[in-house]
Amino acid sequence: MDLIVTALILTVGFVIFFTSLVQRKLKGEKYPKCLPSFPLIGSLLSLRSNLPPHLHFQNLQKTYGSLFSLMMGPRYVVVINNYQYAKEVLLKKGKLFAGRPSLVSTDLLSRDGKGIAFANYSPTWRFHRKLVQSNIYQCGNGLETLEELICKEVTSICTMLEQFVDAPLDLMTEVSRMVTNVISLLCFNSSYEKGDPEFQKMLDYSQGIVETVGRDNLMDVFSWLQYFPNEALQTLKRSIASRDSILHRKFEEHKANYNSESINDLLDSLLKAQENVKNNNSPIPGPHLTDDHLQMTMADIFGAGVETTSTTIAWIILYLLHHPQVQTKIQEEIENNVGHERPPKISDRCNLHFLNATISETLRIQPVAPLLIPHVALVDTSIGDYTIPKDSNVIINLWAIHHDEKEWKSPGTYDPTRFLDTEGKYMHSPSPSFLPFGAGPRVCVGEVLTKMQLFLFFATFLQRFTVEVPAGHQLAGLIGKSGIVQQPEKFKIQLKSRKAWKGCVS
Ligand code: STR
Repeated sequence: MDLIVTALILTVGFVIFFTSLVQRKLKGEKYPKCLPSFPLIGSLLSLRSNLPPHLHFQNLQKTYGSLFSLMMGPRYVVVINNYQYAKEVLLKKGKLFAGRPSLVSTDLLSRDGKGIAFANYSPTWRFHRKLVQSNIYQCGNGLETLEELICKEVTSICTMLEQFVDAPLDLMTEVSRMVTNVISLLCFNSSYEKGDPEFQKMLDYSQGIVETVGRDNLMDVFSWLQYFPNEALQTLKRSIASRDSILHRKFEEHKANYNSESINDLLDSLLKAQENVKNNNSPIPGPHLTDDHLQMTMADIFGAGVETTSTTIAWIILYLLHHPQVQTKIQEEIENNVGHERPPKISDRCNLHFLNATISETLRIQPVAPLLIPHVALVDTSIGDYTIPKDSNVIINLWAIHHDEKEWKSPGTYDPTRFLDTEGKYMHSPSPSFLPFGAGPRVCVGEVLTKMQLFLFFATFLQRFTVEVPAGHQLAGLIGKSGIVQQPEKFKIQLKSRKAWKGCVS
């Protein structure tokens, strides 16, 4: 019975939607080409594909153009595949498109749209984002700089890895621990030793979330599916419960030890803001700073800080295994500019052009979030000369933008030199069709931190080691598993200590 009523409501919804579309067309408004769509299921038939969504959308633009629309069940979605439209949405009309859809999975993850990543546009969202932006790098009583903090973690992992040279190794658990420790020191002023069971629990829940949250998920298309037994939903709920038990404990500990005179980490700063709002000293009236809001903001920063950076490191290592000549070139550059008497520091960034170019080329060819997070139009607006009604979802296909043949020569070829000018100097963006961190009001909050970590890790790591494919192991492919972050398949590596470094360590 329930199903019939839902079906009826949806059909009526569709009829109203299409009638209004026809009326608007008669008024001379131009709409993006739409994939064939039917009542109830929307464009689901045209979305069936063996390819991951970003590749399927990239192919569809051959028929439908670089901007087209589709129906995800009852949801009207516009897909953008070139940088011109993407920049209009993210930058020029950034505020108009700064909304987020409410999806079953992201609502569960963010306790109904609290936090930063999945929260809709609101004064509370803006307040939290600003708070994080201005407080995230004030760590450890301000005694340590961000560079010192990262270098300590990088040195610690590299020293530990010395024990594991010359044998097959799954590097990623330790890389994740390093990245987790950097963000954990900034957020909670605490870190994890090798083998800490709480860290293992975090790896597990995070993987559970990555595998279930996001677009490739039918219950996000048809929200009523959440009421039926559903494995993805079970995994997601289990992972969230596990995350919440850790988060809750950290939160209560911080609350109990809170002292407004001694702010040691991001959570302390959020608690201070909460206190200010309670005492009405807040510069902005009325943003919500409930415990739930604070916890969700912490969860977002933590989840984003860990998953994105460790995935990028994994991709870079995998590409180095596929292109050993790139690794040799970076090592020569380190040799010539840093030597082996001292570890690299952030000021070396202006000399290690080839390393910078390799990091950027990997972010281009393998963007961590190939479809970003969907945006929502907050008002009736337009993209180019297309009319875009309020509440339309907008998906930016970053993959297509980074593989656009009009902008990149042989975009499928891995070639760091495309980020070098004729003198061999690193160029931030040889084409405007490069947005690895997004842009505009929703641009990645952690861009500076991520870039520093990637640079310091690879400069230090490649000064000491060479990575190789272990004998008898197959080289993992470059396709990856599609999801909210695009991760490579698991792979093993073998480390060789570099002669130059061996000779110099005490
Ligand atoms: C990873 C898994 C986890 O434990 C928590 C989160 C929440 C924040 C998410 C993160 C996820 C994946 C990467 C995201 C990030 C917010 C911004 C970032 C989606 C699901 C990107 O846009 C790449």
